[in-house]
Amino acid sequence: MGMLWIISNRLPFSVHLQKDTITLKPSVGGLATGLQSVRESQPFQWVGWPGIAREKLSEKEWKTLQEQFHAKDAVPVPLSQEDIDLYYHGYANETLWPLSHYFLEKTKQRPETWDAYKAVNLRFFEVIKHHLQPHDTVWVHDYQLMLLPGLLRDAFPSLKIGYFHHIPFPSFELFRLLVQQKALLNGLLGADLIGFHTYDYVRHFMSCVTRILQLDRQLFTLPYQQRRITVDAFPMGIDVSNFQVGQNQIKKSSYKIILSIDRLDYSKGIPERLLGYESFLANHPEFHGKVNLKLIVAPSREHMDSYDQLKVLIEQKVAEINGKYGSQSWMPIWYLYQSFPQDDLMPLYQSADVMLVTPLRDGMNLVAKEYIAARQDGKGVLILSQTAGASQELSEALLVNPKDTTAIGQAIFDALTLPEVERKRRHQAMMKRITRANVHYWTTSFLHRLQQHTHDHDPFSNTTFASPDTMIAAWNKSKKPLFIFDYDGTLHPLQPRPDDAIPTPKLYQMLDILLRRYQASIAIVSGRDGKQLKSWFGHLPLYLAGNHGRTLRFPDGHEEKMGSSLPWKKDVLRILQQYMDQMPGSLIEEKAGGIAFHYRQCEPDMVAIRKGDILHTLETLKSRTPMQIMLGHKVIEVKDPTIHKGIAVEKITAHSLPDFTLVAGDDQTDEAMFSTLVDAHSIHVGSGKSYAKYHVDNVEAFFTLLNVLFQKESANH
Ligand code: GDG
Repeated sequence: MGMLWIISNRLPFSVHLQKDTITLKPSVGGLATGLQSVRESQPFQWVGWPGIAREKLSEKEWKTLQEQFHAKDAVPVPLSQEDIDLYYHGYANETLWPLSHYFLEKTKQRPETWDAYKAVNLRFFEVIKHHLQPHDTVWVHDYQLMLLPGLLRDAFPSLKIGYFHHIPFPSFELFRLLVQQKALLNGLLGADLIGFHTYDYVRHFMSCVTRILQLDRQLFTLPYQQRRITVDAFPMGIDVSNFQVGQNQIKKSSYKIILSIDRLDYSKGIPERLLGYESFLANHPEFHGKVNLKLIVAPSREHMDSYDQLKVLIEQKVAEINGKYGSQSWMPIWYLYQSFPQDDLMPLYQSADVMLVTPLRDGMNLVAKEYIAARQDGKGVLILSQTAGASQELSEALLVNPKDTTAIGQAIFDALTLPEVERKRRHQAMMKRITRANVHYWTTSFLHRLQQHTHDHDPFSNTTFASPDTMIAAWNKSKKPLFIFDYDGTLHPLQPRPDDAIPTPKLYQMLDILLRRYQASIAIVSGRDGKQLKSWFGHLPLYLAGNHGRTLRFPDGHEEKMGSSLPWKKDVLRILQQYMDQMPGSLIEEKAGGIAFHYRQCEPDMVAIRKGDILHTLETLKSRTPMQIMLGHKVIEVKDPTIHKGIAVEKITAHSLPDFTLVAGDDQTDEAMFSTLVDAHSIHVGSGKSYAKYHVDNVEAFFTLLNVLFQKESANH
């Protein structure tokens, strides 16, 4: 394996500029700690912004900085103050951050910040591309760089790309409000492996790609542009051993300590937490003079309006509570607006009887896990918000709705009065979990999954990847080739409405090459109506099998009809009509040989519920009258059971007597062709199990394959 590249908005170092000297100090973060455990087996380089605006450094200083970073296996990305203002404070923190934390009213969508976001993602790409080798591995981090996987994929098809999203992925209802929803999703889909903290975020992401990009998911896999992308939950852990030092130095306090530590952020629910504490004080005067809330707020994103306003609000509320409940000898809240190095958090964690972590939304929240690790005696109690990702692993905490201030007050009381045995029982269970799922486990399991990823393997397919090599010898020898194509999903990408799938100039050109250059016979065998096929291809000497072979037009123009009358048609139509009324987005296509019920445009969860019901109703009818029910791509077809594509291709091959047959299709209905033409070069377009021998991923890939065959000299030579 080649080099591993970690790419994040910030490099894990702070730059100190004093007169002529530049010094770099490592800043400890979860990711940097986790990576220590892989460094020996896997060398890596880190790419990111060094934390200082480019214009603050002369050309010479920038060069020195680059060299110093180079010595630490890091590559700095130059960003100007304007880049930072528009990309970081702008699109990342004024659009993506509030939306992802469900603060719609704070979400701004400004074209200039989006332009900067695109430009900076491109800048990261430009910096890294000079260092990359095709078989390297790249791990991109977080919402500031959602476009980067796509940029990397376009330039380096064989690169292994992982992406981890550290914040919540919002539900479809919110994500769909982003003007750039498609670009962001397509950007992420450049990755091979996309990780989130929880299954809820995986579910939200999957629901966005299935609805917005109309991709078909298979469990945790997405087939996309000839690749398969894995999406899964990797809950981030901490380095537990880092938090288990200095236990003996805890100063005993005469108060019961309630601790709260956050970055200044509206997502952290600090005002609500203060109201919760106030509710506790109001309801429990017996605790006055006996408790103390240590409220530590680390400065963050200063000079952004909403953050400045929040700071004022917190200060007012702290003053109000201290003024109302405090006395000359007791202050209910100690408030500190400053950040501490992580080592200094330790004694705070260790002396806290209650840890109050009540964010309104939080991707994970490592502070909650750090408290559990630090409070080794098991006597502390964690109060944790249900809407923090960490709550899914730390279910023994006292879980609260962070908006319910009365419940927060009650939980504080419960925590302070919880018997020691119960505190220890809960602590032990959580400790066990965070020790096992620590940050080293997180890093290695993500990287291991990424390394396992291969670019040409479809875990759901029993077919092999169709390469021209598999058929080139037979094709080169052939004098009478026959090409049999399904239409929708094979010669034309599937469209939301069947009427929109009009043949492209590229398709006509391909047919022309086959007919003229190679004098090939061509058959289009489709579920579409024969009339429709004739309107598109009637001017060409092709076999046109409509309605799965109910009608067959030969190249010389003569036609044959097969099949019987459809006694069930009226009943099926009536049933499907009822479902159509209940399923917005569905439509019924009436054909000579049957009825198709399309649901491509329907809400996927609704389809999951209704589909079984529709099939059951149709099956009941089928027990009384001969009909065939087939499942296609987002379509249920009811048709004459005596007609299928297998019969059509038998007729066609018997008529054209080919010495080389290539047959391609994407749908369930095409399986009859594959199983009938056992000696043909059969190609399944798409993913999943098939009777075909080979597969390609999509229509584009199928055309690429045909183009390689077209390198053969013309049949006239
Ligand atoms: C994101 C997501 C997700 C050090 N000094 C202070 C302080 N630290 C350390 C803590 C902890 C870390 O910073 C804060 O971790 P969080 O998990 O709370 O969140 P963020 O860094 O804001 O950001 C979050 C995380 O990524 C990891 O994926 O869990 O949901 O938003 O290690 O020891 N923290 C605070 N004040 C200090 O003075 N608050």
